[in-house]
Amino acid sequence: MTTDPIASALPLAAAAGAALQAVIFDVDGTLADTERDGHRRAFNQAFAQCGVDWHWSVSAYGELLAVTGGKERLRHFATRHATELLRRRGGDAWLADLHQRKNEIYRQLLGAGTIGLRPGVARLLGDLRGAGVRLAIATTTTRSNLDSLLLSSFGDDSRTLFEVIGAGDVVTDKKPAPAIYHWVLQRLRLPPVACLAVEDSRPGFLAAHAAGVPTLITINAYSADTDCSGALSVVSDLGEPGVPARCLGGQPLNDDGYVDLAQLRRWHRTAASEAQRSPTSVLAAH
Ligand code: XBP
Ligand code: MG
Repeated sequence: MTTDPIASALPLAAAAGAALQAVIFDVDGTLADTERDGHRRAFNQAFAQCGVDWHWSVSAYGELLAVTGGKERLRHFATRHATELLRRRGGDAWLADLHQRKNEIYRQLLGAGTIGLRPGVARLLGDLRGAGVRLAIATTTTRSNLDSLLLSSFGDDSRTLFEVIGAGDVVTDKKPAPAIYHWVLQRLRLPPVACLAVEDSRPGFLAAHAAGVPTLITINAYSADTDCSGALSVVSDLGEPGVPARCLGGQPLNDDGYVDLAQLRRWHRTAASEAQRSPTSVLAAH
């Protein structure tokens, strides 16, 4: 159940008919493939610099992604695999320093231009902004890491592109909890069904779905086997003209093979009319 007073004040039928007014983007894995060669590499370099003999392989990191939030992931790992080291080095305060070190390395990696936006992201954001659709972010990532990614990807535009940014510790319960979506929806002053979320992972999908926000999934290497049944659609990426994306589940993608505002509106409208016919589908979590 949402605690959002604006959303709960809306009669279900009216909410189900809401037109698309805002798109809420996840960050890591959705805007850019930041995990494998960004956060993971930065964690490993931080471990080496801090004299810790940990190394997170590509596959091990995939499993660790079930724990969202960099600090939380570190704590999860340390409390399971290195309790004695954790005690000797100073517990949570040491983990916070280690995470800080990792974030500095991550910022340098972004600054070096090694991590770009995923296909179709810049195009779709431009489309949405041009059409006056409101843009927001809901992420578990640390705000400074997000700011580095936005700056390296959008330059001066990065400060004004997204109207509402929910990141990191603004909520205590990180994804898959819906709290970050509730936080963003309250600031947008919109009911969940007037929005559409774009996510890449199961924790992200569960968070958006539990908040009642219809969700598009753009999978990546780490989320290829993810069960996202209940999503509007599941696509390989957002696609570009001439470089089509693949549709892997849910509502079909247009023949052009790329996601644009018209496609988002069609998916959103179909889900809304299904919700009107059967309020247990898209609004199940509302
Ligand atoms: C993905 C995450 C984050 C990043 C790193 O967030 O799980 O934990 O791996 O986080 P999302 P930090 O998909 O919601 O954008 O910046 O906290 O190290
Ligand atoms: Mg993600």
